[in-house]
Amino acid sequence: MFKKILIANRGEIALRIIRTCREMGIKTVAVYSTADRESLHVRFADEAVCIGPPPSRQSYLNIPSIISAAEITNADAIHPGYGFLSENAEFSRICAEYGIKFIGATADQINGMGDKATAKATMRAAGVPVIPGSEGLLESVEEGKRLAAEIGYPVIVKATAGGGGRGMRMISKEADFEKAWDDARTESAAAFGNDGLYLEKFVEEPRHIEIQIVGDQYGKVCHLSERDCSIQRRHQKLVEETPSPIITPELREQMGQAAIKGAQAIGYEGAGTVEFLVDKHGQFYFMEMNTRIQVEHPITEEVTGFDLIREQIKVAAGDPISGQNYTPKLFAMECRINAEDPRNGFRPSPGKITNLHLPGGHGVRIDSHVYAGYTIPPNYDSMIAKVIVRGQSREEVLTRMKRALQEFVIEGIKTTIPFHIKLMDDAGFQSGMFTTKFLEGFDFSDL
Ligand code: MV4
Repeated sequence: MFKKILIANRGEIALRIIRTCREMGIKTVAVYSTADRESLHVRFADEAVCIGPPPSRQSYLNIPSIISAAEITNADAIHPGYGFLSENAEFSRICAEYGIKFIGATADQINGMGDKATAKATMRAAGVPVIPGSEGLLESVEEGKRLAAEIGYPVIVKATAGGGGRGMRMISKEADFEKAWDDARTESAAAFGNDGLYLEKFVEEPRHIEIQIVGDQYGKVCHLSERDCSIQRRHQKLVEETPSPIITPELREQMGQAAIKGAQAIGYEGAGTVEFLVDKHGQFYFMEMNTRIQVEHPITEEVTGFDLIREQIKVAAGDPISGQNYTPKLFAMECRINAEDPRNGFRPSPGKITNLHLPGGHGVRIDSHVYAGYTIPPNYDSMIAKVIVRGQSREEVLTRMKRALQEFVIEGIKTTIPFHIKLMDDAGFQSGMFTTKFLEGFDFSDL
């Protein structure tokens, strides 16, 4: 087992990782930017190394600084958390070169899944259902039009280097094809330095459902059921829940087996997520694979009882997994509390937290790095807490979530709490019958 892990991250996930390391008897090294001197991850870790000024590029994305910090502290592994360097192939490769275990995917796996057209081809070859469309990249706008006519409109063109909805255009008729094609190419070239596009049938009003998997070094992969992440705004998830209200036991097993096949096809080791779109007929299609721990991992922990960070560390150290799939009997939901003003287009609201009271009680878990008197720096992600609740039914979870949100006191900054409270009372949300478009029709003005 590792003796010392460097955590190449900040905020709640850095704390989350430190807590598990402490329980496992593993020493921890925090790294921090000068904006994070007063952060809890710095105080909770056994050692802390300053790695640069506030901008992420010069600190949490600064590979030489982080590798140096690992070397001088003698860390034998690095946990990258989510975001930052968690899916950076170069960083994974450099860690391997320096003999530091990267708790995440190999450079080849990251590259293979990071290029979406390649990822899709890999999954299709493994027998995972994919959305009908081009085989690989489109060679020309003419080829795109020909294929679109064949598949039938609406279609969507997507950047192969994309993610988070950038470099993506929905096209409803042939007359709009060229402009959409040009826009998507320009956007993806500017955003990713890669203008490769592929084409798919557009799936209308889908749900975003992802399967949590864990693989070990011996080729065994198991799934820990799904998370429904359909409540998103501008490709930012706000609420996640498990089980999904629309997934039957049969569909769960089919999607779970598909996710396992896909992961085994790339020899995946560690915790990962296979994302699917599910259409209104219950057909599911591979969308992307995330080779990291995700923000919403706690809801899976709450219904399965597993500590996913512990599982990541154990498989990285070479322990075998039991290989049992999991069918949850409990229900869990997570609300992401962001320092943003939901009444004003979710505008960031950094600043000092003057007063704070966190919710608690039966079935409530808070993952957060904030405290009364803490100043949220403007340089990073605006997520400041995750309210995670579990219960015996979806109804119980909704009631408990509303109760927990109402207990939450936070002063000095604006947060997404009022939005979440209104959502818990929304009949459409309560019904469970919503799609990824749900928040497009939501009234944020009367929060
Ligand atoms: C789609 C789609 C409909 N049809 N692909 C959005 C982010 C990127 N990962 C893929 N996305 C989508 N791909 C086809 N063929 C609709 C979306 C989409 C979406 C997907 C999941 C959750 C929220 C979304 C919001 C808008 C569009």
